[in-house]
Amino acid sequence: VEASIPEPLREAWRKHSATEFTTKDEFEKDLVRHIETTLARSLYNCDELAAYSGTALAFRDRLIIEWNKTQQRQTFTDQKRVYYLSLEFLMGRTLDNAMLNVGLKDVARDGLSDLGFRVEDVINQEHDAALGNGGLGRLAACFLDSMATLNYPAWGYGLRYRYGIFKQEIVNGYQVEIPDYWLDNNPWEFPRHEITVDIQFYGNVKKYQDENGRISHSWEDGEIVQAVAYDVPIPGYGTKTTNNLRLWSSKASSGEFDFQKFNAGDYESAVADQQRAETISAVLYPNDNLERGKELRLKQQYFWCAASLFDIVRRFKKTKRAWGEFPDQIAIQLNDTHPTLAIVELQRILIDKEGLEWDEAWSVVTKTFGYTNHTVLPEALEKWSVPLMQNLLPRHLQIIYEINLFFLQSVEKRFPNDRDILSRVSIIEESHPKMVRMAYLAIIGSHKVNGVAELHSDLLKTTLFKDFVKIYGPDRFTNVTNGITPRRWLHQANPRLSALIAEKLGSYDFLKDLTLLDKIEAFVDDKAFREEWAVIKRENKLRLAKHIKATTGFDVNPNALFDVQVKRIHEYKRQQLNIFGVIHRYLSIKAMSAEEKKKVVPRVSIFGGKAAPGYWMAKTIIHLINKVADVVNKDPEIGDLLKVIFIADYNVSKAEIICPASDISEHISTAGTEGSGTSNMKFVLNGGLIIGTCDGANIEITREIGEQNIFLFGNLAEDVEDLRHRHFYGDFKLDPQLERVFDAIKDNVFGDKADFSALISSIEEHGDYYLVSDDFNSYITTHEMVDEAFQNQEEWLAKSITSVARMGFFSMDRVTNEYADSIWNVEPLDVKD
Ligand code: OX2
Repeated sequence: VEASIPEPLREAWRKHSATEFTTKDEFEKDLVRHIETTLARSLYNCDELAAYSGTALAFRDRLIIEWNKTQQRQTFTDQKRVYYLSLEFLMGRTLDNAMLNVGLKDVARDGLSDLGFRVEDVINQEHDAALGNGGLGRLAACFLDSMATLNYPAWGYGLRYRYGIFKQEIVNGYQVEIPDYWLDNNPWEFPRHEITVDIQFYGNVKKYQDENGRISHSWEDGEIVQAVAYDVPIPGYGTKTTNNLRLWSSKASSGEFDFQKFNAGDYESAVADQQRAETISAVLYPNDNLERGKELRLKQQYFWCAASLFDIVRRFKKTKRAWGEFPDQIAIQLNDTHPTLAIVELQRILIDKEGLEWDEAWSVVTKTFGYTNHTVLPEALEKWSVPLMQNLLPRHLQIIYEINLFFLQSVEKRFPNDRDILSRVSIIEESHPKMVRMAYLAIIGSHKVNGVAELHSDLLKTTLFKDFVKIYGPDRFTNVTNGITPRRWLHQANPRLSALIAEKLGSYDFLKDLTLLDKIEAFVDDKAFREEWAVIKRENKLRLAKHIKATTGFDVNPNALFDVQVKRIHEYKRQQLNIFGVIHRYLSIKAMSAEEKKKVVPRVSIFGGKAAPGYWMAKTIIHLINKVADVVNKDPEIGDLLKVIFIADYNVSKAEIICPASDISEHISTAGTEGSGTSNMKFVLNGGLIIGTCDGANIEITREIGEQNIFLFGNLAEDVEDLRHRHFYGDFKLDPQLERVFDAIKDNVFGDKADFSALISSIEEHGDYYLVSDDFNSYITTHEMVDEAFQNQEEWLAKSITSVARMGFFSMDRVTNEYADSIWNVEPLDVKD
C-alpha cells in the first residue's frame, strides 16, 4: 500500500498540519490540553509531576514537528550522513535542554507561573536518562547535541536499556546498588512498532556451490529475537535541525510468545523464551573501563549492531545507488570497540546477502568505518573468547578468520623477515581459549583510528598500536581531543554566569562559537565584572551547600574552599590519593595549636561517584571516604576547618549543580592512564581551578589557559613504567607522610582497620601500581600552594576569569567539526521552513 497521501488531498492535509507554539498563551494552551487529555488530569489534581509531563509533552510536540521536517529534508537531499554507534548515551535530563535549545525557556517560565508552578521545580521532576557509565557515554551525548547544533545529518544508534546505570545509596558507609527503572513517565521516546528487525543468534553455517562453482554461505537455524526501534528527538541549539537517536529494544520474535509451545501446553517455557529475548536490552553493564567477557554482553553488542546496520543498509538501498557509493553516503563512527561487530556484519551483508565479491565488499567496509579508542588500560580492552563467538555467531567468526587471513598475508608480504609481528598483530590471540582482539579488528576494518587527547593518541601510536603504525603508516592514526557542549555545561548548568558573559559580549553567540569567550579576558580588571563573577560563584556554592544539607545532613561553610572530585571510582583515577590527602590534612590540623589553626584555610572535600558493583577495591575506597567523613565531620577540634562529603548517586543532573560550585577540582589520575577526561573541562569552564597530573586533556588545558592558572603535580607519563619496574624489584619506600596516614588507619581511627587492609597493602606490599606513594609528597605540597593561592581572593578570581576566557578550544563543536572534516567527510545541511 502506498503510504503517502495522494497529491490532490495534500492541500487539506497541509491546512491542518500541526503547528508550534511560540507565545506564552499558545504554550499554556498546549500545556493545559496535554494535562487534561493526554494525562487525564484537571486543575483539581495537577501536581508538579503532572505539570512536568504536560510541559514535556508540549515541548515534545515542537521537537517532533522539527524532527519530521529535518528527516524529510535529509532524505530528500540525500547527502552523506553520520551514524554514531554507542552502547552508552548518558543524556541526563531533557526538558531544560530542550527549552534552552529551542529558545523558549522564558516563555515556559512565564506560562508555568501563570498556572501556579515554578519552572525550576517542574524541571526537577525529571528522571535522568542514565544509559551510560561515565565519560564515554557522556561524550556520546555531547556529540548528539553538537551534531544537531552544527546541522550535520547524523543519527545515534544505541540500546534502549530498561535499567540504566544503578542508583547508588550509601548505607553505613557502604555503596548499595538500586535498580534504575527509568521508563515510566518518559515522554521523550517514540516507539516505532512498525520498525522491527529480526536478529539471529546461534545456529550453523551451510556452504553452497552454484552451477558456476561459486561458493556461498548461509547462516541457518538458531534463534531469532526481534529489535524494535524507539526514537528520541535531539534538538540543536538555535537551529531547526532535530536529529534522531534510535534505541533498540529486544522482544521475542513471534509476538507475545511462541504459540506452538503455548498450544502444546508448555506455557511456562513459552513465557521463559519471551523473557529471555527481553533480557538482551534489559540492563546496562555497570562497568567503566572494564570488560568482563559475559555472553549476554556479546549478545547485546551483536543485537544492536545488526539492527542498526540493517536499518542503515535498508535506507541506503532505497536510494538505488551502487554499493561502491555506500562510503560516499554513509560514515559510521564506532564509539570504542563495543560496536566492532558492525564491521563484520556489514561485510557479511555485502557478501552473503548482496552477492558482492570479498574485495569489493571489504573496500566498502573499510571506507565506511572510523574507530575511536578511549583508553590504554589493558583491563578495558575487549577480547571475546573464540568458542563463545563460535557458538553465538558462527558465520561472523568465519568472516573474522578470513579478514585475519588476508590481513596477515599482506603483513607477511611487507615484513617477510619479521616472524614475530604476525602473532603480535593477529586478530586472534593464541591463548587458551583463543581470543578475538576487538581493537585490532576495529583498526583493520576502519580508515581512521583516533584517540581522545594528544598524550593518549601518542601513547596509542608508540605502545598499544605501534605495530599497526608500522603496517598502515601514521596517517590512519589521529587525535581528536575531547570537548563538552557549552549549552548544557555552561548555559544550562550555570545560567547566571552565562548571562554575565552574554552581557559583556553583547550576545549569546559564544554558545555557538566558544572561542568568542576570549573577549571576556579584557574585563579581568573590571571591578564590577569581578564582583559579579564572585557573587555568582558564591551563589553556586550556596546551591550546592543546600543540596549537601538536604542529602547528607551536614552543614558546610560556603566561604570554605570547595574541593571536588566527582567521577567513576577507579584506582587509576586515584580517589584513594585524595582521601589519604584529606586524612593527612586532618591529622595535621589535629596536631596544631589554637594559634596555628587560625591560619588554616577552611576546606570542604567533596567526593562523588559510583563503583562498579563487582569492583571491591573501588567500593573499599568509597567506604573509607565515608568513614573519614564520619570521624572528621563530628570532631569538635576540627569544626569548619575541614568537612568531608560524599554525595551519593553522582549523575548528570547532579554534575550540573556540582561543577559550577567548585573552587578547585581534582583530576589526579596516574600519568598516562586517563584517556582525556572531560569533567576537567566542565569545571574550568565554570570558573573552577583544577589540580591535576600531566595526564589526558589536563596537558592541553594547561597549554590553553597557561601554567600559572593550574596546579600540576606528580610524576610524568614517561617515568611511570620505570617506577613500576623498580617497585617490582623491591625498590620501594613508602612516603613518610603517607605512612603517618596509614598508621592512623591501622590505629582504627576510621573504624575497623581490617576493612582497609587490602587498600593499604596494594600500596605497601604489592607494588603500588598507581604510584600513590610516589606522588604523595608532590600532591600534598601542591595542595599547600592551593591553600595559599586561595587566600589571595583577588588573584584567584583573575585566574578563574582568565581560564574561562581561554577554554574555547574545548567546545564539542570544535570536536565535531574535526571529526566531520578529517574522519567523516560530511557537510552540514541547513533545515529551513
Ligand atoms: C572514558 C575515558 O576513561 C576518559 O578518559 C575519556 O574522557 C572518556 O572515555 C571519553 O573519551 N570507557 N570510558 C572511557 O574509556 C572507556 C574505555
